[in-house]
Amino acid sequence: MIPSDPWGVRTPYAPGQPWPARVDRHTVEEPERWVQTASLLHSNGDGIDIGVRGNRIVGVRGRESDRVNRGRLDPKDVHGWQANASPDRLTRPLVRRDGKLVETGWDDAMSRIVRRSSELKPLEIGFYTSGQLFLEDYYTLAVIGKAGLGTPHMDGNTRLCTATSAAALKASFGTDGQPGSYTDVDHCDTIALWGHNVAETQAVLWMRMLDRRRGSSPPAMLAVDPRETPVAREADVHLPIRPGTNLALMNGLLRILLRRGWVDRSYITAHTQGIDDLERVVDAYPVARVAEICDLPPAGIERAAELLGGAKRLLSTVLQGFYQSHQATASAVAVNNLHLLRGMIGRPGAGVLQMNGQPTAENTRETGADGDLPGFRNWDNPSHVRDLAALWNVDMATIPHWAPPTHAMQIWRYAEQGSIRMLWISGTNPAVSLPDLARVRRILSRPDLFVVVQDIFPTATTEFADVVLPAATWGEKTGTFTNADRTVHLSEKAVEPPGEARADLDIFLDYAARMDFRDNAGAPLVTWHDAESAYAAWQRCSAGRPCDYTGITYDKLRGGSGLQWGGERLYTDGVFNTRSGYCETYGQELSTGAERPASEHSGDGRAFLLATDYRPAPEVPGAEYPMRLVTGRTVWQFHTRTKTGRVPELDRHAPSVWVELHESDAGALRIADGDVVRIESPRGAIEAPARLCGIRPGTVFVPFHYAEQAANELTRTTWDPVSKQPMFKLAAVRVRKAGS
Ligand SMILES: Nc1nc2c(c(=O)[nH]1)N[C@H]1C(S)=C(S)[C@@H](COP(=O)(O)OP(=O)(O)OC[C@H]3O[C@@H](n4cnc5c(=O)[nH]c(N)nc54)[C@H](O)[C@@H]3O)O[C@H]1N2
Ligand SMILES: Nc1nc2c(c(=O)[nH]1)N[C@H]1C(S)=C(S)[C@@H](COP(=O)(O)OP(=O)(O)OC[C@H]3O[C@@H](n4cnc5c(=O)[nH]c(N)nc54)[C@H](O)[C@@H]3O)O[C@H]1N2
Ligand SMILES: [Mo]
Repeated sequence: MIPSDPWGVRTPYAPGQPWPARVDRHTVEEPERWVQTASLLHSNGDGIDIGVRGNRIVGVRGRESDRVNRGRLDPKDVHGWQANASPDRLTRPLVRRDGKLVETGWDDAMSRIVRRSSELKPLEIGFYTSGQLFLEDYYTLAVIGKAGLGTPHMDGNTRLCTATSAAALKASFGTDGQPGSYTDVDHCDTIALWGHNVAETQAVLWMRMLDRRRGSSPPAMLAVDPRETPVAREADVHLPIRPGTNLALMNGLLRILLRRGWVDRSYITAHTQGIDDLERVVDAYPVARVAEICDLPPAGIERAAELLGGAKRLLSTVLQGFYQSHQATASAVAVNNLHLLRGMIGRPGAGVLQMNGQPTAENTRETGADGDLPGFRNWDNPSHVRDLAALWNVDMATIPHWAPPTHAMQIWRYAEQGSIRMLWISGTNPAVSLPDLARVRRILSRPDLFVVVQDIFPTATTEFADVVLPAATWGEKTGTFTNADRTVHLSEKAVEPPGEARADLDIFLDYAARMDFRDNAGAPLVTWHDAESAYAAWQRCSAGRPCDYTGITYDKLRGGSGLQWGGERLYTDGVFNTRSGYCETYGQELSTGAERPASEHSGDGRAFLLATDYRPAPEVPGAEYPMRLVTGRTVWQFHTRTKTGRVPELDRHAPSVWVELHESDAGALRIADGDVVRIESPRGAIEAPARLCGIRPGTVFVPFHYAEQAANELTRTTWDPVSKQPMFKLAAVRVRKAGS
């Protein structure tokens, strides 16, 4: 059962020791057998066994041998599986007839999609997928899009999630791919959490950090977050930063490190380029200026710099407080800079985790379902495109590479303008999760847009669909996925899906067969037929690239428990993936996102130190909308609640929306704890009961999980120029007591 404390009992340990095991288990009946998988409700990758009786899931237990969780489960791991058996699962395809969605057979549903695809040009077809399907699904979809249809219009909701992680890793190190490892928690002497509420969002990783904190020689901890999260309360130094000012803080911290000589000059010389520019940029950020921009006490900034500067083994984690905010890539890159300047990368305890959020976001990026070319290949490097053309035996010209891939925000814009006329949405619920929902609903209702939605439940998005495809999910299908520290897990099918629901892979394979995609020899383009053969195809595609899966077979994953690609840590030798022939990007200008041409690329195995100036956010409080809105998560709910909302053990802790306010603001607005308040932005309004708690004055927080009073009615359609990730944590709002 869930303890009232979601992190359970502590198992303290000392630096350099292995994290002790703690096996959590929750079963409602005695299982007849156990089937191996990992968690699909966050990016941590907790190893799990599913307990099965007959054709029913009856519980879960943590995998003791797993390198990620050593047996532990978080509340969503413990109870989330119950959603699979909800009575309202989609079990048959639906099509729109006379304005209404009605049940039909697979043949009818797929024929309609194929007919529409054949009527349209490739550039009129867009795909908006997920960070929650499996690697095999994404690779198949990527091949369909790039070599079958030849459309550049494919992206995942990973654009909303960890596009900045990818962009920051590419910018600094040459390619995507996490440098650090979770075992860095075991070795570090300092942990810095940059806009990451890990306690609620990767609860098992937090257990590991807490166990170090309760053991001997605990690591120091720094948290940067405008709210008093559980992380902020635990930290030795908490900087309650003004939202949208991360880059000013980072520039200021780097300046202190450089001025005090808390940097590793020999590492900088041997392994980086760009130090002169960086020093020039950050020199304009003395503490007093940063304190003013970020509204932080100067002493707090100094104290943070001392922690970072004194660390011998520094571990940083970065997530949505940086990625979904202003100047996202520049701020995330600044964390990479910090580690490069201090030579704190590629050795035990010294690591950067540019975190992922969704369980399989890493695979969306690796396989190219996010628009990139598979295997972290560079769209602007003809030899990378040629490799793929040879692998798939298609013309180079078929593979879109004349411009950067179309990012999700642009795909939605094209649909709004009418140039994309078919949008296939899989494993995501944009009618709740995209910014500015009034606009999203307008787009989805366009009569000239044919909308396909592939989901496991009826959602706010299926309401707009022309065709709804019922999918099988975790526990009902086989495949692999990779967590935030590059650990690959195999997830085996445990039970049959309900009704006629089909695995996402089978749906994509069926589409490819019906479209009759061929290679240059006239043979079928997609040669695989199930998860393991799809994986084998991906292994061939990944060979020789940073995310090389050739050594990680289903056989090795089966029975084992999680294998990392690239080894424990990347860049242990200080040689980065920046060489021109190998890198994934020739670079972008950090403040504008402008793509740099190959001719200007100077990558030679050294990492790039990149810096740019802080600029104010595109929307700041003013007379009409005087407060700042930030949005985010609670430990009990996952995203738009299609799963956790159906699990009473989770849902009852946070069944409906609320808004967090500082008591000084509440006092001024005559709002008492529990009063229903109205929150308005230039886009829309919602109502929610007030919770007076630890948050910066002038800032309000709304969890984005609730479709009925959705935070995204308020947020705005603006994105980071480099990663194109929307700014969910920046909107100006006004707040008053409802009905007043
Ligand atoms: N329980 C639960 N776990 C999840 C998920 C879930 O829905 N529920 N979703 C998963 C996914 S997909 C993701 S992406 C991750 C997200 O994981 P996190 O990034 O940890 O979660 P968020 O709550 O979105 O944002 C983190 C923090 O950013 C802070 N913040 C807001 N604005 C700023 C700012 O300007 N600067 C700084 N420094 N901080 C700011 C917020 O106060 C918030 O506490 O969680 C994953 N895990
Ligand atoms: N305001 C605000 N908005 C945000 C964020 C924020 O912090 N603030 N965070 C953003 C982030 S980081 C993320 S990741 C997104 C998440 O946003 P979404 O991806 O839209 O959220 P989910 O509820 O996870 O939607 C996943 C959908 O896939 C379905 N599904 C589950 N399993 C399967 C499967 O196996 N196959 C198929 N076909 N479907 C399946 C689920 O029922 C659900 O409808 O939200 C973003 N939006
Ligand atoms: Mo996410």
